[in-house]
Amino acid sequence: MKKLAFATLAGSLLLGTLNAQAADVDNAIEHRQGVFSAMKWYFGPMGAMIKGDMPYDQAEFTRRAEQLAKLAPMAEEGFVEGSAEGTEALPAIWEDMDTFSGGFDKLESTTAALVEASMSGDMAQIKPAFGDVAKTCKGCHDNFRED
Ligand code: ASC
Repeated sequence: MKKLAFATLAGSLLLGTLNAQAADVDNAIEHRQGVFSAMKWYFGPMGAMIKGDMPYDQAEFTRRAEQLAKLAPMAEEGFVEGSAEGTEALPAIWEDMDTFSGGFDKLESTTAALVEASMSGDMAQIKPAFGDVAKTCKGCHDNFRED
């Protein structure tokens, strides 16, 4: 009887640990998806301004670029081990973390460059800097996101 009680206790402790781990994974997924969603919020209208679908406003464009640059380093930590399932994240992320992480470095540098370019108010500088950010997003999606 004592043995059974012990096994039950051990079992429920293990379950408790597993549940806590599952909650950690869920929180990590929620975190990174929230960051990507915020990035889209700032990035989308910038594209519309460049395309002329929305009036270009230098201050507003710059504000959006700055918010994007702040968000750039935030998503990566949400890619915790075992958090691919049920998401579009491909296992390749965890098989090649160096390349994946390099993508986030590039996201930081291209968004910082976009902030600089946006301050010039010069479309000849803004357009290519915006393109570099978009290419960085796409580069990672091509390799590491299910489509
Ligand atoms: C977005 C969005 C993406 C990127 C990507 C850029 O607004 O939702 O996934 O930009 O399309 O290439």
